[in-house]
Amino acid sequence: MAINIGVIGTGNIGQDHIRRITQALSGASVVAVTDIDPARAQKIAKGLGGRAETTGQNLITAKDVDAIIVTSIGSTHEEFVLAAIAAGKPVFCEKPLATTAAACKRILDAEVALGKRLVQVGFMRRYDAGYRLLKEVVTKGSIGAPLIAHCAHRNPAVGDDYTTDMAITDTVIHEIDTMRWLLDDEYVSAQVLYPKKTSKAAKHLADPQIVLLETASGIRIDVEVFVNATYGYDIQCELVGETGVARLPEPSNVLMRSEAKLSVEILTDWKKRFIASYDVELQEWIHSVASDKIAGPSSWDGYAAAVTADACVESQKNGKIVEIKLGSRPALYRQVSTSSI
Ligand code: NAD
Ligand code: ISE
Repeated sequence: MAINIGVIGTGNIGQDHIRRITQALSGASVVAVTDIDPARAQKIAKGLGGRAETTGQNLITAKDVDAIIVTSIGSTHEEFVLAAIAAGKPVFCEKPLATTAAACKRILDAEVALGKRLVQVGFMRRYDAGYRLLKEVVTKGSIGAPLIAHCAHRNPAVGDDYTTDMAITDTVIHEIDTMRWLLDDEYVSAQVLYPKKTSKAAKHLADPQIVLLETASGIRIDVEVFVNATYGYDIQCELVGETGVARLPEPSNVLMRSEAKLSVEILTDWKKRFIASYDVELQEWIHSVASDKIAGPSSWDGYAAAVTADACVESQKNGKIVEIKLGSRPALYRQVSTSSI
C-alpha cells in the first residue's frame, strides 16, 4: 500500500523531494503540501493533483496523511517535528533537526517519552555511494586506525542573507554529522579559525572559515568551509590512517580532451552533486515507514550535530577551543539499525 505523504515547505529542496517521490521513487505519493506562502503551496498542489493545507499543523493532523516531510526553514522544524510526534506520525525532517541543541533536546525527550522512533533527519551524505565506500575502508581497517581527516565544503556563492554562523549551522552541519558517522566516534572539542577573508564575500560574512574538531579517541578533523569559492560546488574528504590514506571519490564525469586541455567539469549545484544520495535516502525512508521501523539518522544524531554546532558557533565568537559534552545516549537510539547507517 502506498504511503500518503504531506510536505511542509515547498521551496527549493521541498520541490525537489516532491519531484523525486512522484517521478523517481516508489511506494509513496504526496497528497498534501503547505507553505507559509499559500500561492506557492497552491501552485505545487495543483501540479501534483494534491491539495494545499493552510498550516503545517492542519497538514500533520489530516486523516489521509500517513507521514510528514519537513522542508521548511530550520527555525520552524522544532514546532513541526514535535507536532508530528504528538500525532504519532513518522516525520522526515531536513537538516538541521532544529537550530539549537536545546530545541533538539526537546524533540529527543518527546520521542523518548513516546518510546518509539518516528523521526529521521535529512543527513543524506550517509547514503552517498562515495562516503559509503569510505566507511567500508574504515570498517575493514584498510588504512589502519584513522588519525586525521581533512575536509572541504565549498559553494560557488551564497545570498546576502547568509550569515557567519550559517557556515556552521547550515553548511558544516553536514561534515559534523558525516564525520562522526564515518569514524564512529564522538566529538570532545571544537574551534573555529578565520583565515584571510575573500574579497568575494559580503561585508557581514566571515568566509572562508576553518573548523577544527577533536574526537574522543583523539582523531583531529579540519574542515575548510568556503561558501564564495566561485569555481564550483566541491566536497572533499581525505582520511589519514596508520597504514594508508583514503579519499572520497570525485563525482563521475566525462574526461574531456578539448582546446589543448584535459579536463573534467566540476558541478556547481548541490542538488546534482548528491542527487543519487537523496534518492536512496528517501526511498529507504519510505520503506522504513511502510514497515514501521524508522532506521535512518535519528533525533540523537540531530541533537549530537546541534551540540557540536553550538560549540563551533561559540568558538566563532570567542576564538577558544570549546568543550563538547553530549551526555548519555538514550536506549532508544542504541539499537543497531542497518549496517550502513
Ligand atoms: P527555501 O527557502 O527554498 O524553502 C523553504 C520554504 O519553507 C519556503 O517556501 C518558505 O516559504 C517555507 N516556509 C517558511 N516558514 C514556513 C512555515 N512556518 N510553514 C510552512 N512553510 C514555511 O529553503 P530550502 O533551501 O528548500 O531549505 C529548506 C530546509 O532544507 C532547510 O532546513 C535547509 O537547511 C534544508 N536543506 C537541506 C539540504 C540537504 O542537502 N540535505 C539542501 C538544501 C536545503
Ligand atoms: C545547503 O543548505 C545544503 O544543505 C547543501 O547540502 C549544502 O552543501 C549547502 O552548503 C547548504 O547551503
